[in-house]
Amino acid sequence: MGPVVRIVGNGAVAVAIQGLTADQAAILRDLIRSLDGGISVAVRSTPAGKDVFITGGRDRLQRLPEVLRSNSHVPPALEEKITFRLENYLRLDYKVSCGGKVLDLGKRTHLMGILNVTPDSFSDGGRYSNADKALEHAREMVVAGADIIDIGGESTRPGAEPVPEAEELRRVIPLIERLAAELTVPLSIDTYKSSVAQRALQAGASIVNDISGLRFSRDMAGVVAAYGAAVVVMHIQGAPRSMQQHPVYEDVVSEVLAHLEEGIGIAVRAGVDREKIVIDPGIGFGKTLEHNLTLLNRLGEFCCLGRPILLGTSRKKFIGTVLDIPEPDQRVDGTAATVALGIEQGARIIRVHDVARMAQVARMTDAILKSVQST
Ligand code: HH2
Repeated sequence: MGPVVRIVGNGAVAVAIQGLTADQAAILRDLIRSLDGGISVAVRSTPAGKDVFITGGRDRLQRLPEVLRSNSHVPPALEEKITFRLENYLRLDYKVSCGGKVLDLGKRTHLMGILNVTPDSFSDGGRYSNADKALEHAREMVVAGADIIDIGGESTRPGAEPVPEAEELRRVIPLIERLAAELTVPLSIDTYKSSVAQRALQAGASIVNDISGLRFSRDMAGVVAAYGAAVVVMHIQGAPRSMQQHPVYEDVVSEVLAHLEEGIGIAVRAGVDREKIVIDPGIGFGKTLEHNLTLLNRLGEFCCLGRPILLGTSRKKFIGTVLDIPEPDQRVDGTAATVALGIEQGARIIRVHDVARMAQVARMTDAILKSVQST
């Protein structure tokens, strides 16, 4: 099977180079317009500067860095920035190793099955608090196609109160030990507490899924590095208890992008292998309906960071708002739409409750994307 690539119709790829100065954007725009067709360019103003959108066939975009290098009007710093972003966009081969296994994310979309051992999660709270039930559900998700099991002992739904560390440990550690002994898929610990992450890694988890993007616990990045774990760096504005009260952005995509870029920097400086970092725009974490829809509409722009994207939309409230469905477990079809479009825009891991249903959505979407690429 060939790799999945983000296609914008007819085999073209869309690339966004964000945060340029007006001069830089003008140089790039004029240069691209002077080329003999095959590439189109558009410039948009944001509070952080100018964003330049370049759309064209892969072959044409691959040759663009050379064109930039040979043009004396393009300053070296600009050429470097564009080349770095272009290479990231055109990158297909994401392999993330964790727990002795390799997740080949370039080959197909991977599924992260959600296992909440909490009494109060927004969708499945209380269902898997019993260890035997949790184990059974994890087994079912693996049979249904889960590539990773994500274990959470604290709900981070809007308004949730923090859970004391001892209680979170009591909920997750014995379960991780049992899962690690039985399952062959990598286990991820959904926590922002470095102490919980450390104990979970010792118990057999190999991925840390931190909704705070390594911000809430100062030594989280160090723990991830010390255990050679993979890490999901997610964007959040504020903290779960109050994040939905009044989320504000001047430009949600640029700000989430900058936050994730900074999070990657925190991880790398602490010694985390860049190839083990996954990024996540944090759908529903300090975002209005419009913010969530914009992030999904422009998800592909996050490909410029050169790290695989994880998308967590499963059964979330914004889907209920659009479809007028108050019950989270009735939002599966709405979730399917976000998963298909998310994959089309470059999501490589989807974090879901309904693994069997979303595995079909992912396989079908992958098949369509690959067929375009091989013609
Ligand atoms: N969403 C939730 C929890 N953890 N982690 C990542 N990386 N991305 C997400 O979008 C994400 C996440 C919230 O969903 P859920 O776990 O189903 O609910 P709760 O927080 O109420 O347990």
